[in-house]
Amino acid sequence: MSTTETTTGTTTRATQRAVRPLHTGWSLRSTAGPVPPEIAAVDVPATVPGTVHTDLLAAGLIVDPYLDANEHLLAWIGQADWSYATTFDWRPDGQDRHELVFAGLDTVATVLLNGEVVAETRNQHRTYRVGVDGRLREGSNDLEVRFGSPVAYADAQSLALGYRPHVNHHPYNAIRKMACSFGWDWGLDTATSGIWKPVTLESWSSVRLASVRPVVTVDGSRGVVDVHVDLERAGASAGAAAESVTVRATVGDVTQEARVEPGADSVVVQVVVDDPELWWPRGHGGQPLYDVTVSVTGGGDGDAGRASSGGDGDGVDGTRASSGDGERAGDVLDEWSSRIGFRTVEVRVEPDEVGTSFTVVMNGEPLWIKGANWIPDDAFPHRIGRDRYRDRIEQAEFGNVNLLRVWGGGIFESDDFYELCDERGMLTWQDFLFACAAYAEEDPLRGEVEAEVRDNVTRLMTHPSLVLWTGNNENIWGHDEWGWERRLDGATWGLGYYLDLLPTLVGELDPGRPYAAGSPWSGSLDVAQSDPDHGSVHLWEQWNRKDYPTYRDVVPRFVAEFGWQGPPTWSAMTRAIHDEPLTPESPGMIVHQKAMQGNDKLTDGLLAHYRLPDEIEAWHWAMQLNQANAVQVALEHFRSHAPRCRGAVVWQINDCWPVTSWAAVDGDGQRKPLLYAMRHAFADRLVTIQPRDGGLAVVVVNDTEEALAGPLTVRRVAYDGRVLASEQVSLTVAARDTVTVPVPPAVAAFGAPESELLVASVDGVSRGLWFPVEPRDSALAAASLSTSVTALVEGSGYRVEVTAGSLVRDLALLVDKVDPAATVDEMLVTLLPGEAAVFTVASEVVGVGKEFVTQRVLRTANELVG
Ligand code: BMA
Repeated sequence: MSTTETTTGTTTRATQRAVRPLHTGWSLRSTAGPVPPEIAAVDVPATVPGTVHTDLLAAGLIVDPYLDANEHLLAWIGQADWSYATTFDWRPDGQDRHELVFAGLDTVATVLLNGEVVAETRNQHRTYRVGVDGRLREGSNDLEVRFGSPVAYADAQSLALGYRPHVNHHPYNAIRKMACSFGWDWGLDTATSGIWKPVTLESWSSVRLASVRPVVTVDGSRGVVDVHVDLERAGASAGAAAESVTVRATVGDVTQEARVEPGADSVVVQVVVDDPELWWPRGHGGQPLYDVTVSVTGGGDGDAGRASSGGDGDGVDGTRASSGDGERAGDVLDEWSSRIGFRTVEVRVEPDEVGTSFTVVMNGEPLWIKGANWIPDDAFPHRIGRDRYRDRIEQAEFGNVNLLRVWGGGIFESDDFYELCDERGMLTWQDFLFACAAYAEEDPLRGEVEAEVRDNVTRLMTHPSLVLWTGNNENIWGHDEWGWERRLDGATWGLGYYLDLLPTLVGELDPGRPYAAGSPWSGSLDVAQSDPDHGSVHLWEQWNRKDYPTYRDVVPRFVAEFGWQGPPTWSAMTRAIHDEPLTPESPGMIVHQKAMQGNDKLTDGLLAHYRLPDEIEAWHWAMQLNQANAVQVALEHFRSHAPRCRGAVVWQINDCWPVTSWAAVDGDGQRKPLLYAMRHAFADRLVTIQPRDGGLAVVVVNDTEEALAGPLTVRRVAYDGRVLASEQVSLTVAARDTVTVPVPPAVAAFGAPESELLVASVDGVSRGLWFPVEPRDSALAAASLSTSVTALVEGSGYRVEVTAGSLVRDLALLVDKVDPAATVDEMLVTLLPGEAAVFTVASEVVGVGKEFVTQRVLRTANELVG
């Protein structure tokens, strides 16, 4: 027997333990609730892992919830009860124990085996191991999982636990289920049910590795791995006549082992790797990963040479090498493997001359975090596979992002996500799953929280990319500043989780990994969570009310969230919404705009900068451009204040369906202009012009290992291209340093602000620009462009050259309008008269070159002025 099965947590090669997936033969039917009669009567083929919605969709029984105004038509699904059923064959295999293992049930589930209830579960975020000894039948077995309506359950629980404030329209805080499953200000309300992760039947004897936690430290030139192993014993191993077993841990090529005597069920094996290669985030070094293997063998001497998996079963009828009379020395009874990295990490939240720092330090090196917030990449998360994660992480890399924060209203992502982040040097930060709400601290919620945290901290603590756990998203801030206190009327609201339970569990299971009580986190309950001098902040007033130049009014220490809305790509928007006419307020568009007063904020946020177009494609471009401009202004400002400011995490990298939102990559996985703005503002080397001390200054940021030296030229240029003033200074910016150079007054003395700009350049770095007036108040004329397009090697794409006859701002090719699968390497380019830009379009569609330079594809800011 040598079943290979990937389970949550790690890759588990079953040896003595047999792991059998139960993913076939499932069907689904409704059992209660407001189900349309034509669906109520039907047995629907079901996919496991999966969800009710996607099964009904695959069967052609419902419309696609992502399209038009369909969301509302499907609200009944979350109000209904459902039953999944399958059968599987089983023959007695001589093993001591048999367990059904559900890696994830969403959410209000009752599990029946051969008609008998074997488990009741209420938590989407846990793994359930259900003992079924004596309940399996020789031959055919019936397995059923009944799901109760999550809407009804959450409603009932919110009364039972006591009302507590939350955002949006369902009490998601009364159930341990992905909060955004009930809708969010970018998410549709699905209220899913289903077996959303793998389900297996596991059979084992004697001893099982119940949990393995390699705690990694770097001590001078030694990499120390304390492998904490918990065992579960069964059969003879649990009895009086049991023999000892041997736990063997290998890291790289170093192996250590320990004997575990009968009666004991845990051990720590220390493995020391001399001079380990250090793991670094991208932009700072490489990502060496070390294989870790842990095995448990029968007998005390543990001679690996004699290890055998014993038997040649098919994974169903696993044969045991050892029988009930104790373990034979050397039999591998269970094995676990994963990968680790050696690095140290701290998040320094400490008093300093300004207030309280928020600095991520890896291997002793303070980092500047170029982050993006991550939400579930699909409203039906079982659909997110490794390739999807890889695409999205590559897009984050394209945006020069070095950290993804997994937001607390979503899920603990699958192992694929964190493994890819480990491989690519993408740092991660994981919120515990509490968002924008107060949470009861009493049972049953408390017990569920503890169990889910134990499961997921144990699963994720191997990952070197993971640098921070946080207690919640916005709940301490919400409690203190959003008027919750009165509504709570003395009820618990979650503080005990954030200050006590969660840090205690992290300390126990994953010691050494930083923990912050919340996001934002000022470092103390005595300091406002919104105080920009202290710790991390979420900056939302600019989007909500104040407009984006006011980002420059605050110099935060760390921004864990801020962002600006824009519509998805045109092709995603028009794939999902078929309104006639299509307008910002047409029926489908309104369903795909979830933010409170979202369209008003889009309009208010645009009008200070551009004119509001009266045609939908121009509106779409204007809002996408304004989104990109807003975030770029903010990021350049934050970076210019390094090291006082130590990072910015853009809200948000991705979407879970096609929707107008803060995302840089839309729900169809396509890059929005914002991603290019992030790429520019997060470049390793940045030249930016910023207001300083009543004047202007060029700030040069060098986030590389090498010093940057060379002349810095600052010019005042008229829109017609004439250089009106120019100065050159010599510049040296040390590695990982920032230098601020005041713009000489003569250069900054604008004669006609509406038709002049400043240009700051350093060889080899993108230039910094400063326009003293907003585009709509400027003399920016219609763009004069000449273009040429050449097809690249057959089927690979096009080279598009654009030459400007006048000042052209923020030139973009919205290539998805020609080919939804096309990408372009650059966007948001500003050209002075006479300058040219070359764009490379990747597209497999042949013969469409000319379409990339039509007016609806080739866009500029100029067209939004005047
Ligand atoms: C913050 C986030 C999310 C939300 C975003 C945009 O509150 O934590 O809850 O989607 O702002 O409003």
